[in-house]
Amino acid sequence: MPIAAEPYAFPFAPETCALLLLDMQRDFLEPGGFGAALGNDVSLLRRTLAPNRRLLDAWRGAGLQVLHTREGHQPDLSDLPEAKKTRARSALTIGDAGPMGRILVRGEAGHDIIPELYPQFGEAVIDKPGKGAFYATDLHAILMNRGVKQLIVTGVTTEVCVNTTVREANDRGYDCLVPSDCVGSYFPEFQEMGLKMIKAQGGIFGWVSHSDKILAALK
Ligand code: C5J
Repeated sequence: MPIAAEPYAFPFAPETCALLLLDMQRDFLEPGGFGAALGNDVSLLRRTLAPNRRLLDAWRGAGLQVLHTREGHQPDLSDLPEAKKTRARSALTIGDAGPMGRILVRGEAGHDIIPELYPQFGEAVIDKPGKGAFYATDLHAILMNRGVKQLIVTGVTTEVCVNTTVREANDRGYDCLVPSDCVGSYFPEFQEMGLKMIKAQGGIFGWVSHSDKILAALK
């Protein structure tokens, strides 16, 4: 069941394909969250909500597998490398009190997934301390145990956690398809280049398509 994609059709096998939503967390997406507090325009990320919602509804309706991730750290920050804390420092940094609790700390309001895409019972939620969803998590084991070989990867942000995770997945043998309307960046140029990097050189890390094409295949 091929899905129209670039650089060529994605060989969709629904029974072994999972939808992986990356870091659709309140702190990245909500006005008044961490991202907004740093001066970012969250509308650039929020445009992914409606297409993700449509895709998630159709995916759940088809009875296919769904997984979610959340980027964040233990409250004592014991899993936060010094390099991650000291780099990417702005007015606020990881562990500081932010508009919706401590920034990127597990259990805080801003760390939670936005209500629009909230996980349902039975959908795995992977807490990840890094940008890639495979680093220091059970994701690979869960996917192998569930017989998953392909991933539809959505979420934020395109050039950071989406790109890192697609590259990690590719190295572990997963075929990844990224619907361009379901991933977002605070930086339009990174959105464009992040997608180009995935599909370049004959699909060096994966495929890029649009959620409409996946919805058509699900019908
Ligand atoms: C994600 C980030 N999720 N940009 N994190 O992309 O720091």
